[in-house]
Amino acid sequence: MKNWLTTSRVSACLVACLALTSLGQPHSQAETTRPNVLLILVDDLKPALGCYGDPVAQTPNLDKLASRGMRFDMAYCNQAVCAPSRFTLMLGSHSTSTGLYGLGSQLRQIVPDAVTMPQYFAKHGGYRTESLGKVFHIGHGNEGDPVSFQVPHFKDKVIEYLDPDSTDGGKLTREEALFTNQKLGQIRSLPRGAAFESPDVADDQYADGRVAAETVERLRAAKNRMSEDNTPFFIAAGFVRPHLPFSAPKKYWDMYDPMKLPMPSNVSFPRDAPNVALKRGGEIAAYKPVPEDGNVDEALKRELIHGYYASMSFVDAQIGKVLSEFDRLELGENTIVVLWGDHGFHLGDLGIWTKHTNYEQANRIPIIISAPGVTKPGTSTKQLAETVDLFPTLAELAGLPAPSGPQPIDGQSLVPVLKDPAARVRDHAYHAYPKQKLGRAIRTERYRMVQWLSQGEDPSNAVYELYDYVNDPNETQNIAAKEPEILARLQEMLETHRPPVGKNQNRR
Ligand SMILES: [Ca+2]
Repeated sequence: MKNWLTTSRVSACLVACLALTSLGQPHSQAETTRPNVLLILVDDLKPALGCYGDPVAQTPNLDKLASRGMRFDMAYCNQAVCAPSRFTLMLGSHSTSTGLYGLGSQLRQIVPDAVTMPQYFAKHGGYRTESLGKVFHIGHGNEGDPVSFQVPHFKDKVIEYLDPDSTDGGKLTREEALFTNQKLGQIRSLPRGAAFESPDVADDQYADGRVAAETVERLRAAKNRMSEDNTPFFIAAGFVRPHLPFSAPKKYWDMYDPMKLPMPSNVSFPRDAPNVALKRGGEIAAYKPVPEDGNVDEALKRELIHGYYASMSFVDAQIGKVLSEFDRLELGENTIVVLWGDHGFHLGDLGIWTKHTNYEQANRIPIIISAPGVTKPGTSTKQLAETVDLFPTLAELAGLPAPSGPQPIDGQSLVPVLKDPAARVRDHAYHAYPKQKLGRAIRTERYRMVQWLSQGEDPSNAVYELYDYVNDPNETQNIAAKEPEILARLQEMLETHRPPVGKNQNRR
């Protein structure tokens, strides 16, 4: 439940405190003591990290970041695919509240007057806002949202190959075309690119290395600016691995013994799950040598999982370069750092690859927040959190009023949790995914319910999934029909949310 009164009181106190602390400093206004924000976005990053207890992941830099702040163990995205998930982050709005469901959904066509998080920080906090790498989704006809940031976006590749064998000798591949808005009407006529490559090259041969290097430069410039005129910064740095293809330098592949990688234990769909919820093939089959039907054999399965882990370690090392410079510049005392994965990732569990489902592996995400003076080092919480919560959380940490739209704000500030890992902000997380029907999910500590219903369809026709993660952590059995009382309780929670906007309802 939203508790606006408490939130506004805390914000008012923070602003007052900020004003007080700035009194002793010459040439400064209340705004000048606002904390900086370094928002690190990682594409398709599930919480398979060392700091989340993964037994084989080599992610020392993200582990170190976790040791400085708070790790959210039950954080969920709001829609398990790139573009909508990033909109939910930047708007604080569920995709079902705006209608921004698709990879090609254009923010300003659907919510023209939206005030995104960086716009809000610039307008109300005097922040200089910058973005690098994959922040808003670009591709599939989408151009992101250039007006969100004050300086031109530092754009780099998402789909990237160095080995000519990966691209049939240098041809434009399907996913490269999609992610660069080329030949959008003729995608199927293009060759598939490789699902992975491992050349022996330097980090900056790939986009994430270049984005890290540029972020280092931006941090240096921001530090200089702060010493000149006290301008706080909001820098969003987006990294693209471990999104497919798993293109990463050889040395990161060499960090893993393929035979020791965790393989999926359950590769079947949940028993009694409705067909609309299921997935085979899809994105993974857009890459060779994955068969077009997405049926991955054991050897290829292991190679794909190897690629995911290598890509994660590659990204971890690039983020390490940014954080190392961040420390050298002594920015930690007054900068909030957030790590966020845009959604989870199926690595063959349930027989599913990538995302685009309402299941646990596609929706659970890493969120780590280090907020000076608020979070304690090395803490974690099992409190539920959603992507949409980050906007109001960061606003409160910066002493700004709670965001009020004009887009519908669905997020709640997690500041009470940052101060006390046991503080209760939510009794469930909410996420959605549109397939042939719209699936809207309620995730509590123990259960997940998904309601599948078409737009305009009589609610009595809805089909349901219900999973009990205490008795069945791998989602092997849909128990919706067996547990009507639990289902009814979760249906009530679903009713507290705004009615979903239809897929084309908000198109202008
Ligand atoms: Ca993504």
